[in-house]
Amino acid sequence: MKSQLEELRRSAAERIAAAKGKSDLEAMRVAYLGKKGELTAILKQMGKLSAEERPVMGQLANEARAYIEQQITEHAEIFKQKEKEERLKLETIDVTMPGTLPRRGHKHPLTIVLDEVKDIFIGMGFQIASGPEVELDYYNFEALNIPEGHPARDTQDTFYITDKVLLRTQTSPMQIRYMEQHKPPIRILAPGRVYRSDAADATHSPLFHQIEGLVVDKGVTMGDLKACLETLAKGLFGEQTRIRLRPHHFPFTEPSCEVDVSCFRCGGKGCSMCKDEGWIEILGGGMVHPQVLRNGGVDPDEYSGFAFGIGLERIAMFRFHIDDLRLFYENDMRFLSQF
Ligand code: 2NM
Repeated sequence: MKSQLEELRRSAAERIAAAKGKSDLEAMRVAYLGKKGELTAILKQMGKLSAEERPVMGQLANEARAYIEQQITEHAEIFKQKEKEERLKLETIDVTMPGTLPRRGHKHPLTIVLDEVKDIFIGMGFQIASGPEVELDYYNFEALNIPEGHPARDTQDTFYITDKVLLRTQTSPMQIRYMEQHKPPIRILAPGRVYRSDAADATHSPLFHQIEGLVVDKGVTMGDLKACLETLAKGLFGEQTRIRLRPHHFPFTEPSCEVDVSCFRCGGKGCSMCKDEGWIEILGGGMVHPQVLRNGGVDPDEYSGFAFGIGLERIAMFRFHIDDLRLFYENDMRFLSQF
């Protein structure tokens, strides 16, 4: 029995040393020390031993068990260490490797100019207002003093959805909606998409963007409009910029004007940009027609107001020297990535 135990220790040590992984070790624990294992089999023969031999063999058997257990534990530790080393090797990061830069998005040129215009007006205490693009005929035309038969109502220009519903052709319907819901003083900027049934070319698009402004308070004058638009022009085109107002006609303002800025290319001397005029037209405006104020629920005997409208595309084309409006909508990265 003693030699059996010695042989067991030897063969166990050998096989444990040759184990290839943790599962091998576990199999050996079962094979040697388990209920049906080899050591247990040997111990079952203890009954045949004499009373003197039994404790000696018991001692040897315990030592064999302890020895095998220790061998298994030692090797398990080695495997654990190896696993850890391999994991660390896999997780190694070379911080000196060049990174892969994520491609950064950027603003669309129209958004760049829109944000600039918004910032300028927010600086003067304006709120930004927005409303529906699918609009009632009433707000788009009727309330804005555009009577039936007016050229702006011609179906050539307007996308009608039903008799009474259309795609807004300007953002001013928003201004009526705002007046209906807010008492003066009112200072709002209404930017947004507008629609006209035009064929697309270098200067026309069936969808474009307008920014309209409205100020209503006691004692508001044309002088306030002029100062406001001068602030816009200087903010957009530089401090040296001057503006001039020319008489014009809009159904919703009286008096009305068109506004030119001194040419930001030649400073007013005349060049190809301003077609030798020295001035470039950028927007229209005027004093809100008393009937339009009334339509918005504002008493024209108590309050007066000015309003103006800017074409966003037109401004962006000047700012970035773009000669074809369609470039804004084609999503050609060769164009967009220049901004
Ligand atoms: C323009 C020119 C002149 C305008 C008028 C209004 C409203 F609703 F207050 F009457 N909003 N915008 C206006 C006036 C727009 O665009 C060239």
